[in-house]
Amino acid sequence: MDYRNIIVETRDRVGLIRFNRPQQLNALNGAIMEELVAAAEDFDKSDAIGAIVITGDERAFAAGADIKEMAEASAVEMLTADRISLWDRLRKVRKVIIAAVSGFCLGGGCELAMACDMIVASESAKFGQPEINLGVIPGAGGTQRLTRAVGKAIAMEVVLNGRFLSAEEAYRFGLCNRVAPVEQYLGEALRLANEIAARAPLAVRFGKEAVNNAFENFLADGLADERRAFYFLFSTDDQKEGMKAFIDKRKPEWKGR
Ligand code: DAK
Repeated sequence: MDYRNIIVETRDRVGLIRFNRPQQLNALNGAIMEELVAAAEDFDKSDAIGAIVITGDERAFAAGADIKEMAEASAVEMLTADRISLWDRLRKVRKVIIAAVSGFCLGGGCELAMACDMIVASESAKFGQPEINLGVIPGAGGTQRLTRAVGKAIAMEVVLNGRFLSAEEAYRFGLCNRVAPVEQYLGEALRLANEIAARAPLAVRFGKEAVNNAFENFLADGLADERRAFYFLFSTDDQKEGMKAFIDKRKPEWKGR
């Protein structure tokens, strides 16, 4: 695919996707979402890549879906455009995705960051779901993922009153993993991604799936899935190697088998 709205790079074993619509604060139009999902799926298929980082620029991760693109749409047009299927494809990416967030992370931008597996924020990050100011509510998971991350009280203020959360608040409320100075947040996200990329690939894959299941299943189903994945990993070379390396007091060599 010929990318016009994103920049795609590789940093060691990490696939890096940068939004590139700085004049529009990386507003997520249809084209940028198509490119993002295609690039993430390509990285997901590549053996050379162990984790993915999605980022914007210092001023904005993304200021939301492109309001100009959807302002005149009817309900039926919004429904039949089926843009949400792109988000569903992103959800199916098996490798770990880290959002490296600086500046505005609003609306669909915040929903996208929350759809990633982890968030590394810069000190200037501002998280919010300001759809209420447009006469709508979040439509790509914001009411659900935000509430699960920060709890009902804060989610109500963010969704109903357009409250922005600072990076420090987002960290305190459990929305992001860590906060770094603006000059360092991307490096920090890449470092974390490379650390995960160096781990046993199948264990990382099942670990991601199992944690995500905690948000989607009843507890009993999640526990059963987790146990099945745990038992399955005992059929892999990496489990044998990992445990043997521990006993031998050496570093394991992962094969992804
Ligand atoms: N869409 C389009 N353009 C945007 C934009 C957006 N979300 N956000 C900013 N821009 C553009 C501005 O129009 C401006 O363009 P020009 O006027 O220069 O041509 C440029 O970016 C710079 O913005 P400002 O001049 O406004 O910059 P300021 O620093 O003064 O303000 C701001 C920054 C982030 C506070 C402000 O731009 C702002 O309030 N932006 C809108 C934030 C917002 O309301 N976001 C939520 C949008 S609704 C779904 C998928 C996704 C969604 C829903 C459903 N499905 C698949 C079902 C998501 C919906 C949303 O995100």
